[in-house]
Amino acid sequence: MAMAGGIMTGEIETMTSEIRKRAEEVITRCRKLATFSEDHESTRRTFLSPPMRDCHREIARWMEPLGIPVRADAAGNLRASYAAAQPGAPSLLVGSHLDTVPNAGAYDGVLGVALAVSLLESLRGRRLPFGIEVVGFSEEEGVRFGVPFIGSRALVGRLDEELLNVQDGRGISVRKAIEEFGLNPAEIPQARLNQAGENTEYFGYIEFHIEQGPVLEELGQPLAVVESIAGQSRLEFTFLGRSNHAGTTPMHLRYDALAAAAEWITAVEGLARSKTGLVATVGKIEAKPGATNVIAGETRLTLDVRHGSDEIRIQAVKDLVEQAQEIAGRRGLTARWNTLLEQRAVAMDPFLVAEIERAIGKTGSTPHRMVSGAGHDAMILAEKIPAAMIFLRTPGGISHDPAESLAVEDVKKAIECGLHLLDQLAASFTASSSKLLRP
Ligand code: HGY
Ligand code: MN
Ligand code: MN
Repeated sequence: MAMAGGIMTGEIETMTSEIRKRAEEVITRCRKLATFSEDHESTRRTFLSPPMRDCHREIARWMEPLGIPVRADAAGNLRASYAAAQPGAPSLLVGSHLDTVPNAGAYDGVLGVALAVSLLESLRGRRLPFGIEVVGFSEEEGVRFGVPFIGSRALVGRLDEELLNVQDGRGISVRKAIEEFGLNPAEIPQARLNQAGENTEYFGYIEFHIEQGPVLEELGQPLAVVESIAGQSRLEFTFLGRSNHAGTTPMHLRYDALAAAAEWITAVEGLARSKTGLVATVGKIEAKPGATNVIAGETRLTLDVRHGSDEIRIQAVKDLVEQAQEIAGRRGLTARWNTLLEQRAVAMDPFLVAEIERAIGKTGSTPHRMVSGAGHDAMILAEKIPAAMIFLRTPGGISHDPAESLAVEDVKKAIECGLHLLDQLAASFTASSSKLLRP
C-alpha cells in the first residue's frame, strides 16, 4: 500500500525499467529543447527570445497528460503546479533555468526542468502532503542583459526598477522585452513567493543540475549534493587610449588599448593561479575600431571572479581593479569599470542537504558534498526559502559547449534520488506548518 501521502518506498526499487525509460526520455527532451535556438547551427536561447516561447509550448505538451496547466509569470518564468493531497497545503518548487549561453550544450538548466516533470510522471497520479510546482526560469546566465538571475530575482522580489531599465545591445530594456513577450511588468510583484495573503506558500526549492566540472567523474559517482554555491563578481572594464595609424606610429608614441588589455588579462590569470580556489575569467573583449591597420583606441572587457570565500573574492576584485589602473596609468591610458553583479556565496539548506544525502545513499551511490563553482538560481531562491541542489556527473567535465553530455544511468539515479527525496519529505512534512519538520 502507498505510504500515507508518500510513494511506497519499496516501490521505487521495483520501478527500475520504468525509471530507465523515463531517464532516456529526459535526455531526448533536453535535446529537443536544445533545437529551440536564436542561431541555426548552435544553441543560444536568451531572455524571452522567440525560441523561449517554443520551449514553454514543448514543456506544456509534456505536462498535458498530467492535467497540469502551464503559465508564464510576469518575469517570463514557466510555472506549473501539481496539486497536493489536500487543498491549501504548501508547495515545493522544483526546477532550473531555460535560457542558455551561446553555443550551449543541451543540459545546462533544462535538465532540472525535465527531471522535475519526470518526477511528477513517476508519481503516477499519487498526491503528496505538499504540492510540487515546476519552475523554468527565464534568465539565469545573464547573456542578453549582462545581468544574470532575472527570472529567479522576480520570485524573491528583487526584479526592481533598476534591473527593469537595463538595456541589451539593441537598446531594448528588460521591461520592453517582457512586454514584447506579451507579459505585463506591472504584474511582476505577483511572481513573488510567499507574499502575505497569497494562496500558495512555498517551503523549499530543489534544483537538479549538471555539475559542469570534473569532480564526480574523478570520484566515479553519479550524484552529489551541493553544500554551498561560490560567490561571484561580474564587471565590465574599458581601457581608453588613442587610435592611430598602425604603420606610421612609432611604438614609443602609442596609447594602445588592446596591448594594455592584453597585459591586464595576463595579470588576471596570474592572480587567479596564485590563490587556491580562485577563478577569474575575461570571457569577452571588444576592440575599437577593430581594424587590422589601426591601433585600438578603446577596449571593452568582461571580468568574472569567483571563490567560495566572499572575502578572498572581493579582495581579488580590488587587486585587479588596482592592476588595471596601474597598467593604464603607466601606458598613458585611462581604465574605467562598472560592476554588473556582486553575488555573495550562499550555503544550501542543511536540512535539505541531509535529506538529499540520505536519498542519494538509497540509490546505491556514495553521497558526496561539494561546493558549486557555477552560479545557480538556488542561490537566489535561498534568500527567501530553504534551497538545495543535486548535481549529476558531467562526462569530461565539459559544459557551456555543445560537447556537454550526460549518462542515462546517471539520470536514472537522479530520478530515483528525487523519488526517495519526495518520499522522505512526505514522511517528515506536517500540513499544519509550512516549514519541514526539523530534527
Ligand atoms: O556562469 C555560471 O555560473 C552559470 O553557468 N550561470
Ligand atoms: Mn550555465
Ligand atoms: Mn546552469
